[in-house]
Amino acid sequence: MYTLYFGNCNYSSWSLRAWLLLRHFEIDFTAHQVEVLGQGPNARHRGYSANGLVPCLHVDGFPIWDTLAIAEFLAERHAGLWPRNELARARARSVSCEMHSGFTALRGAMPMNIKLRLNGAELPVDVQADVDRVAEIWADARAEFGEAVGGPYLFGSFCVADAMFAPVVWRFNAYNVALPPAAAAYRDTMLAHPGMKAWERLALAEHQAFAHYDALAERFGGSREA
Ligand SMILES: N[C@@H](CCC(=O)N[C@@H](CS)C(=O)NCC(=O)O)C(=O)O
Repeated sequence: MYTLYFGNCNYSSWSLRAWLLLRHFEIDFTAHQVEVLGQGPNARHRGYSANGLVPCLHVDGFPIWDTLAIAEFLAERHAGLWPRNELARARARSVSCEMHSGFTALRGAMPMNIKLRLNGAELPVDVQADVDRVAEIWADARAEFGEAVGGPYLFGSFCVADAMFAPVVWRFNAYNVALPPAAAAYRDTMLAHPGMKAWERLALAEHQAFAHYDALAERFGGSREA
C-alpha cells in the first residue's frame, strides 16, 4: 500500500516527478497533498518525511524520501521505469542524476510555476548555459536512443529520465525559453503527456501564490497567468 506525500502542484517540482511516475506506470497509491513554502527543509513535513522535504513515499507506513530513492524503489518493484537496454539504462541514470544534482542556476532563476506564461527575456550567462546543457541532453538522448527504438520520449518509452526533466519542461513553457528544434519537439511531446496535463489541471485549480517566485518572474516579461 503506497501513500505519496507531495506538495503544491503549481510549485513543487520534485513532487511532480514522483507523482508522474506513479500515475504513468499505473501504480496504485493514495495521494496525500501537503502545503509547501518553497524555502527549503520545513519542520512541518517532519512527521511524514525525515528530511522535512516532499515528495515522500510511504510503503505500508515505511517512509522513502528523495525523488531518486523513490524512483529506484519503484523500479525494483514495477516493470518499465528504466530502459531495458543496459547502455540506454546507464545513460538514463546519468542524465537523471545530472538533473538531480545540477542546474542550480536554472532552478534558482526560474522556479517551476505552471500558471505563468511570460514573454521571455535574454537569460543570464549561467542560466543560458544550463538551458543549453538540458537541450543537448534531450537532443542526444533522442538521437542516440529514443529515435533508434521508436517512441517520442528521451529513451523511446516514458521512463524515470522523462519524469526527472518534467519540471524543466514546465519552466521552459512558463518562462518562454527559446529552444533548438529537437529540444522544442521533446518539450511539446512532454506537454501533451496525459500525466502532465492532469498535473497542470490540478495546478491551475490551486490558489496559493509564492510572492518570492513571482518577483523572479518579472524579469521574463510580466506575470501573465495561464
Ligand atoms: N532532493 C529532494 C528535494 C525535495 C525538495 O526540495 N522538496 C521541496 C518541494 S519541491 C520541499 O519539500 N520543500 C519544503 C517546503 O517548501 O515546505 C528530492 O529529490 O526529493
